[in-house]
Amino acid sequence: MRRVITYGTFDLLHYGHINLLRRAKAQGDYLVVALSTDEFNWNQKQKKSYFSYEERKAMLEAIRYVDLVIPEENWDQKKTDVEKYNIDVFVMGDDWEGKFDFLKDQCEVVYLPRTPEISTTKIKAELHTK
Ligand code: C2G
Repeated sequence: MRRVITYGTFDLLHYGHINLLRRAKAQGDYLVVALSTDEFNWNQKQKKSYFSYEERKAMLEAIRYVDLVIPEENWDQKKTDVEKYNIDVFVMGDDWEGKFDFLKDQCEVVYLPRTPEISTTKIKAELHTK
């Protein structure tokens, strides 16, 4: 069983996120998603998600590619997560290219191309103008 992990806020869930989750799952057989908590988003990412952690978690758990959702509470939990969940492959969008190469001594590290034309920022901006 090849176990995959990925991290994110996944707020205003959109098809770019789904594209990432589908390709992340295709890297193995079991996908863990570490979902940024509301506190982590606000304190460390300076972003306030529209949907709460529980709402975002429920949406992710409804996606066929996702097997387990765990909280992402800080930037530094990745090494322990990889150990704790016996992860074989760490996956992130390529906007993070190179940022997590320190995990390469524990697991494979794969950066996947982002879906270019969609972002939460773009959605919010376009909704604001309607
Ligand atoms: N993504 C994508 N295409 C988009 C938008 C997002 O492939 N159009 C990917 C991102 O590259 C990321 C994942 O979807 O791999 C989740 O995106 P965000 O929720 O924006 O994640 P981020 O805020 O970058 O948090 O510790 C890592 C952080 O938690 C990552």
